[in-house]
Amino acid sequence: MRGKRSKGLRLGTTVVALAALLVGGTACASEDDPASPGGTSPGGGGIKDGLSVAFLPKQVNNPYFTVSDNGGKAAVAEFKGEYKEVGPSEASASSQVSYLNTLTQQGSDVIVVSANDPNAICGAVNQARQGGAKVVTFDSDTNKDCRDLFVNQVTGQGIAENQVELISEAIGGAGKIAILSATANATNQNAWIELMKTELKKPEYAKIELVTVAYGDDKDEKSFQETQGLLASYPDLKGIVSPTTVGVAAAARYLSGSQYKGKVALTGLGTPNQMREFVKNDTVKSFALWSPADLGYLAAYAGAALASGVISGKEGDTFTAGKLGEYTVGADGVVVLGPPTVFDTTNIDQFDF
Ligand code: RAM
Repeated sequence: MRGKRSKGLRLGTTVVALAALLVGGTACASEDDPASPGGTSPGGGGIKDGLSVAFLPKQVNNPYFTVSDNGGKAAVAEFKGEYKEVGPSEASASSQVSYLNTLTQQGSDVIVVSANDPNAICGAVNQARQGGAKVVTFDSDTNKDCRDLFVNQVTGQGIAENQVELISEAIGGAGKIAILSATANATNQNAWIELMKTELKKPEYAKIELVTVAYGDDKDEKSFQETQGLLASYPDLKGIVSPTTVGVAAAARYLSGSQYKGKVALTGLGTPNQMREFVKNDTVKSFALWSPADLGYLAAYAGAALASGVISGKEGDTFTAGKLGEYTVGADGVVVLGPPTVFDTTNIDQFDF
């Protein structure tokens, strides 16, 4: 079964790659290295010292963003900048505007934001940019015209292929499925849902029927209730795909304590620490995610490379993201971190985030 999993990194590859990166990172970003005379940090690929970098997640009380933003914090420490994290507790469309306005007034050099809506923050982002800030979206993009770069975790196509393959495996290739998403405005979720619908049109998925998309708003309780509602409305549902760390954990908790445990399959994008219990008690066979810490780390370096004039953000620009190595800006100002990892009983204990 795992032989089919071409879309996700295998454990062995992940560990070897991580080990290699860690060794490289220690060598080039040592705390003891003196700053270079030109005011740039060692190992930072020409990044200026002292940049103020603010992380603005979709919501601050989501473990996924705690991990991603801490990855950003580690990068900022390496290039000797000043880090802060601010943000709303709800992932609603315009909840980030007031935070952006404050960061603009404070004169932030770099703002790294996961957008709750493709357009609602554009006015505030443009003001920040007019005030001199470089704005990098990560995790969830805005409209491409209102930011400098988007650091994408995985291509949308890569996520769609991975999620559809995992649910197909979990339900034996046939039956009704539903998607439990986050908020209805989230750019990343909506892009993935559209691509999953296209993926499901492939002949190998002809026996799978997507019956509905529900929205848990990245709130634990609402996601739990939506799961309950899905099973009440579709008694013959075979599986749920929840491409949100909040949604998949809440759905797993519901299934795990219900008559549907082991009968209705669940997969999605989750953090190993939130999902471990449900993989071990057979509620969930497998799920996927990228490294949120690496995503935040890469986004911080991308913003700093822009603010230091190392790159302008045009296609083909290259920059060094500390221990992760060199990245190239692709079409539409997108930088892609890499493929997701699939977690199941065989590897979940080797991850701690
Ligand atoms: C939630 C958020 C985030 C998404 C992850 C997988 O934490 O919706 O945007 O990327 O799940």
